[in-house]
Amino acid sequence: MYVPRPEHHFTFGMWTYANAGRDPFGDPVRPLPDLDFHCAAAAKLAELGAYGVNLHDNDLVPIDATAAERDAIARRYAQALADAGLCVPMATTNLFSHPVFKDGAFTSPVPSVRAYALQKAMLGIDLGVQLGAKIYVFWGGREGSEVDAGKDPVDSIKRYRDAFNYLIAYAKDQGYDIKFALEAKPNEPRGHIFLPTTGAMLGFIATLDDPTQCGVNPEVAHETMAGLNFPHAVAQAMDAGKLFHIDLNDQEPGRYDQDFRFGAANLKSSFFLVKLLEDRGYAGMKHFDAHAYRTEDRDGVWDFCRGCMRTYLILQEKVARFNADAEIQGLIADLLADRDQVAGYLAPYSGPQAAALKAHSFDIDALGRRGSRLELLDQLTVELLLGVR
Ligand code: GCO
Ligand code: MN
Ligand code: MN
Repeated sequence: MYVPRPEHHFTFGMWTYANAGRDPFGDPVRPLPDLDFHCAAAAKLAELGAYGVNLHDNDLVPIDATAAERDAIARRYAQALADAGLCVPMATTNLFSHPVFKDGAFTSPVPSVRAYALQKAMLGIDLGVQLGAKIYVFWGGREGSEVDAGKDPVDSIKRYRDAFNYLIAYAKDQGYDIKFALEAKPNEPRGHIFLPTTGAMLGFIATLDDPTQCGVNPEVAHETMAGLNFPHAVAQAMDAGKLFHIDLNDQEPGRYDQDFRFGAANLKSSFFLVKLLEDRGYAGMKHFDAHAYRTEDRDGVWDFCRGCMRTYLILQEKVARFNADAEIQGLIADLLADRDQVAGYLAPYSGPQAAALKAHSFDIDALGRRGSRLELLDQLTVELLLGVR
């Protein structure tokens, strides 16, 4: 039981298993990765049961590589993936590490930086497509500000929109079978990042020239940093038909971006997330965008990868138990029951029905006194998660 297999569609960012554990106060604690390591890691991830690896352009190809070097690296890595039986379902552009992006990429006030960002993104999309990616993620880590003195927020959002309209047109023009997924984050590395939540991204996507090409890539840690309920953000994306990808990890609220192993911090919220994804038939990749603790060596990193997938599968089994638990389902059915037979009033609007509803008399005091039994339902959920149910 709980053995990850390729059909579970678990994927890892190249930057996650290869994360060397550098932080703002400390040097790397694990070796910096090279191409040999990534080729060997593909075999290791396949052995652990993963489905694929996702990457930024510069996780694989140095930023100053020539076109010939880039093709040679991509060919060698594609062969290592094929030998391991893994694929690259998602790719993305690093628009945040190089100093050129210190005040943004697509939203930089400097026209040459914006043009360079478009060039880099087009080349990144080409590389992603070459490796087979069907989703292209955009996380605008530097698209924000510390002060608004030098960067008008309305102009910035217009520039952001222009960039996505341009890149969607580019991908179509090339005939690429790839869709975009925008990833929100409230802060870090910028003091304030534009479009800081998944909800903000969804509103922005509707303003693009062709919104059909663009969805979201919500991340557990990012909504949690903002103090928001992650399953609710995911639900809104699902409702809009925009959950194109997801970044799974964990995070304590009110902290720096921790990127913990999936389920490491908030088990109950992780459970309701898995429940949402499984009950609603999410068919996309389950991507872990997390890091091993800085205390770990490279063996500890494989424990971390195994742990992410295993916790997901354990929670998936808990979801099945929850859905099959007669007492739990009975409590939920009671909550939903139409005890006062008012369903007719809740049908889509019609004049006569609205007139009848306006004339209806409700016993709101009795309704207000009615208990919901959520204490019991929540306790049963906790007991189920603790393994005594
Ligand atoms: C972060 C982000 C990134 C992105 C990645 C892919 O907080 O650093 O989550 O890990 O997901 O750049 O776009
Ligand atoms: Mn993150
Ligand atoms: Mn992420």
